[in-house]
Amino acid sequence: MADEAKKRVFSGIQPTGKITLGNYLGAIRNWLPLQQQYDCLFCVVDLHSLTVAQVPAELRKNTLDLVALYIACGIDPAKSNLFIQSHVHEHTELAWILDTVAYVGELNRMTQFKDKSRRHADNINMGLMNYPVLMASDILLYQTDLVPVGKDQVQHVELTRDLAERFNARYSDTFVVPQCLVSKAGSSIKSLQDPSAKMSKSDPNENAVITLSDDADAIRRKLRRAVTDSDSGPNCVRHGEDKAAVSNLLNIYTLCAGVSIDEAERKFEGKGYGVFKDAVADAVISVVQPIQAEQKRLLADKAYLECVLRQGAENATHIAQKTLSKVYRKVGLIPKIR
Ligand code: ATP
Ligand code: LTN
Repeated sequence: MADEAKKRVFSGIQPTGKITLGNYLGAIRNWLPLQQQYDCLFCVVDLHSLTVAQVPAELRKNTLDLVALYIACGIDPAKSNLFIQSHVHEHTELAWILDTVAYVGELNRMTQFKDKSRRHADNINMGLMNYPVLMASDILLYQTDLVPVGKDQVQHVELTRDLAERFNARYSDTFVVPQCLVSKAGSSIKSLQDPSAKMSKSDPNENAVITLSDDADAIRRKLRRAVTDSDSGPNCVRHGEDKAAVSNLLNIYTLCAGVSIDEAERKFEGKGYGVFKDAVADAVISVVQPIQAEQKRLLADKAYLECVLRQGAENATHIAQKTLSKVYRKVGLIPKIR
């Protein structure tokens, strides 16, 4: 599978709960076309999820659910490398080395760290602060060229680039300096209840979030309750900076129905929010339902999932070992005597 001439892509999602429509439209969906062109690694980043309190049995379930979901969404294990982060121990080993070139000051300034510290004030653990270094390790371990993520992760990819450049300058050329790939559409799907906040797995308000495991009724109910804007004239369904909530729904609609914003605005000219929201619900349901059916089928086939994960970890380890031994040599560690 690994083709040296192809550029390499790496991305991952934490198994921290139910995967949202934001994760799908902002991340997974954009990974799919990359499989045709690049050497792709898609990872379930279970170690990252430990930075906020998890129930062990739930974490195990969420991890397998996410593996099956990746495949159900269209990640093809025959084309891409799909694996679980903790199955390749080189991730944490490289993170330690990168820790020695990362500055406390820069980690302290990360938006997500500040945000999560506020939300989990009783558990501001070292892992939470170190999170971006482990993410840099995920990326740099595979000499990644491109990192497809949603907008909220751009700052972490920039830090990854800084760490790679700093390491390369200090110890000579070692890492590929990766680039961030943020799709125009879908990179920032907003909460259905507050269009200034991103739709997030960990939002305690379930009406704010559509998950990929919601049934049709739940999807329709949440969309009907979604906030809109105060105007309700004949052209109320339109995209615009003054219409954050409706613009978000239009984004979701266009991505799920496969039409442009212009086409959607024309379609709903003269129609009210009720008709529009029902159409958004129909479009979302038509995307989500086949994924759910396929995920269910895959979860019943444990032998297949184990085979994918075994092969995935094996392929990933092969690349990871190469990078890690190069790094150990560059920093002056004596290779293990065999
Ligand atoms: P948490 O709430 O636990 O922090 P999350 O919903 O932010 O989780 P992550 O696992 O952190 O999800 O993100 C996985 C991927 O999904 C990343 O590439 C991230 O940029 C993308 N993503 C997350 N939320 C959105 C969103 N609302 N819109 C677009 N992309 C998103
Ligand atoms: N921090 C990311 C998840 C993540 C990731 C990565 C994404 C961990 N390691 C490497 C891309 C590349 C997030 O989405 N919260």
